[in-house]
Amino acid sequence: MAAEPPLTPELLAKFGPLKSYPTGRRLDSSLDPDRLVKTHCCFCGQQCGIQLKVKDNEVVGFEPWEEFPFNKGMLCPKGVRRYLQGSHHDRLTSAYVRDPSRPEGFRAAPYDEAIRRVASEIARIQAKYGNDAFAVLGGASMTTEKCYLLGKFARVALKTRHIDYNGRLCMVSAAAANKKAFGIDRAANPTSDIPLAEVIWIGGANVAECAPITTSYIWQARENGARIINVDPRITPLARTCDLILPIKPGRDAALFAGVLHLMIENDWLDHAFIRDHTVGFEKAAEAVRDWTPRKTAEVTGIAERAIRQAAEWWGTAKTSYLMHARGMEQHRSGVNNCLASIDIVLASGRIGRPGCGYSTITGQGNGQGGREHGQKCDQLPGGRDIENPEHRRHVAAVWDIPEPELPHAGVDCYELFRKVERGEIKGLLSWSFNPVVSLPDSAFIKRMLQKLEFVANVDFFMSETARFADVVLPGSQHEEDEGTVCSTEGRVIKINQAVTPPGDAKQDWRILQDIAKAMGRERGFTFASSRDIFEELRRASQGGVADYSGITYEKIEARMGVFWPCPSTDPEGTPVDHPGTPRLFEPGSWNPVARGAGPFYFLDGKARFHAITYEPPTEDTDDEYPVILTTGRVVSMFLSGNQTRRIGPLVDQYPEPLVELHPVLAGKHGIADGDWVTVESRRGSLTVRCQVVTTIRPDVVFVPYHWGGDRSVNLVTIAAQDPVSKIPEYKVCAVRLRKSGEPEYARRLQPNQ
Ligand SMILES: Nc1nc2c(c(=O)[nH]1)N[C@H]1C(S)=C(S)[C@@H](COP(=O)(O)OP(=O)(O)OC[C@H]3O[C@@H](n4cnc5c(=O)[nH]c(N)nc54)[C@H](O)[C@@H]3O)O[C@H]1N2
Ligand SMILES: Nc1nc2c(c(=O)[nH]1)N[C@H]1C(S)=C(S)[C@@H](COP(=O)(O)OP(=O)(O)OC[C@H]3O[C@@H](n4cnc5c(=O)[nH]c(N)nc54)[C@H](O)[C@@H]3O)O[C@H]1N2
Ligand code: SF4
Ligand SMILES: [Mo]
Repeated sequence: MAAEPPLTPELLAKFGPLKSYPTGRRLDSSLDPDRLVKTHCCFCGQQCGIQLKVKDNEVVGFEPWEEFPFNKGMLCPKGVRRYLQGSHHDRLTSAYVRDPSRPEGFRAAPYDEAIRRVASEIARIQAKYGNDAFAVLGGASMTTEKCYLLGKFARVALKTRHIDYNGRLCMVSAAAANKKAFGIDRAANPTSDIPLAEVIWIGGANVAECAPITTSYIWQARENGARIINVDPRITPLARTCDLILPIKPGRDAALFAGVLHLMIENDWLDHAFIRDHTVGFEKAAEAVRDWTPRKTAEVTGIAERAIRQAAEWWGTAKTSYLMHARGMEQHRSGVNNCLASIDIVLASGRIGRPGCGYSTITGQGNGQGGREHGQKCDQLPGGRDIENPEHRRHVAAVWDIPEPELPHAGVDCYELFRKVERGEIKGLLSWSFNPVVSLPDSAFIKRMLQKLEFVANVDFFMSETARFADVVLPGSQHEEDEGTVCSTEGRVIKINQAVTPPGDAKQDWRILQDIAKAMGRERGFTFASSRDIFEELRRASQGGVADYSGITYEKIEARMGVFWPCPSTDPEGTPVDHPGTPRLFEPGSWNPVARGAGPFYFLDGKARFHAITYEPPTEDTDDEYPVILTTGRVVSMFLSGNQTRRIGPLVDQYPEPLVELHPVLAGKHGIADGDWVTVESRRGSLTVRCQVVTTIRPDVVFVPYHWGGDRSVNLVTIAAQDPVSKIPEYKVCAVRLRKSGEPEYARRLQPNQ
């Protein structure tokens, strides 16, 4: 049983991030690098090209990479500081094994001993309780090669059905909706289509802070005269430059789209030929929005009726358009329905599959797209294949050289895994590139479950809040210490290049996986000599699937600065071809392996699907006891659970601690002034943080960013409700109450970057 080691000064001194942090001392433009390595930023799904300056096996700075087509040298505040995490003094350079006799809770252990311990605990737990009693969690910050190998490792080496990943918290609502409506889960368009659009609809995306480079594409559209509509309970930095702001009450986007579709039908702003030739289900979708008059829509969404009419008119009458959304629409119990409702207004307009006519979700993690295509998801096999489809199972089992019946069936989502721990069905966990203690909702429950497990192993390059619960911590590799591929938000498969070698005992993640397999005597299928070898197998495993990578090679990626999947290796007749990749999906007349010429969408009949959506309110609505809506998200300088960015000095200085944003009217009601300490309390828990009084948020909503652990984690407060289809948690809405508070005890104890 792994209790969390108390936060002793020794633990903090050893593993940070409470230590002093690098402040940029290495950024020395006069330093002559040994070489420049063209690669990509390790943070978000934009995957900007960057050149790392390397001296003496150390990343010491960066240069812009101006030729890379997506960002053309531009970087956001995280991108320009990312080099500071290399050679960081908090870096794990050896394995650690739990040792309660030590004040820091761990002792450094020889790597081989730690590997043997992990292998023997897996074997012990599986022998005693069955294969499914051991679970694996993966992460989409890793390269596609690592994600692929982790999925294979769980299913082939451990023979467990229980693997899932942190993308479950991220983009699965959009992925599920895209599959239901289009039969494929990828941005429909390259980003270069954005500037060609006349109207742009941005739903629940803080583009300027979370997809900063996309801002420049939207501004190019604006320069070309486009109208920009922004739907968000907050007036985000980008929204301040938009033409129409729809300040929606959280959890109501499906209602807004119903109102828009209603007006499109009423005014005949429809593309009848497209609806007839390329879609099914319009009648039912139309029927479902019959009652959604502008008045009803305004009542439910909290948006003024005339603003709804204006948005519908602009959207309805545009010749070209682009609709994009992110987690603000997706992290809800009705996340999939919100996305499907947005797709309904795209299909009704017929504006998809052409230049300047686009739709996409903005992906989140560095490899948010690639990380879910090749088998870390509990129900998916490489190539976007379905683990319950007999034909798909046979293909992958053949590539993995195992009998198909040995391939486990679908497991459960990553939150349900912890509920299985509570029920005693799961006894051991290997958590890789994931920090669930900070990032999962209702985190008090997650900590209790980690303590209940018989054995926990964690692989990371910094000691995370989750690693503190582990029995064994293995030192994994950073982005710049390995090569491999990732898939960016546009669907562009790109190449990460190695700049330095891992320090000390740290190892490339895929080598650690293979070492565990070997120590378990199950190395068959885990003897790759390089990432390139893993990629070659992945190409075969994905061949013929929807996410077909078989025509992609490392060389082709380098030569073309990325290749958009699907990229098959043969033409429809089976003749080998040098396929250029597919930047824009659903072009008229395009061929795909599902429709086989019947139409551009990935269903047998080649047609897209409308969905009749019934609006459902959030799981926890406000009431007299908890009268305020809490929504959560991000700030520009911090990344996800903060385990990386809370160690990078200039990023910490930019936003040192979580603040609760609230409107002056709400502040006034509670006697709160800017800078006061405020306690935000829900039925699950509470947190006390300083407040920022702003006029850019609805007066019935408060916002807290989630990049901190311990007492400053907003996930102590959030609700563990989930979408029934995608299983994404409802991070974006729960009910809370507020009170002015004094300085909390933790604030006296902590340095700013914990
Ligand atoms: N700086 C930074 N950038 C990042 C990340 C990071 O941690 N930091 N993380 C990356 C990852 S993994 C992800 S998933 C993306 C996330 O990117 P985004 O989804 O853009 O970011 P969030 O802050 O989670 O939420 C976006 C907006 O949703 C709004 N919102 C809340 N509720 C609703 C609602 O019901 N409807 C609508 N329409 N809007 C609502 C919030 O006010 C917020 O402005 O960012 C990626 N980029
Ligand atoms: N309240 C609230 N909670 C949220 C969200 C929200 O909007 N609100 N958003 C959710 C979303 S969209 C996401 S994506 C999740 C993210 O949640 P997490 O995935 O838990 O967050 P990360 O900080 O990315 O944690 C990944 C860990 O992996 C490590 N790591 C990174 N790259 C590698 C690698 O290549 N190898 C190894 N071995 N380790 C690596 C990092 O150091 C870090 O400790 O959080 C979710 N949680
Ligand atoms: S936008 Fe994303 S990928 Fe680009 S520099 Fe910023 S964090 Fe890195
Ligand atoms: Mo995410």
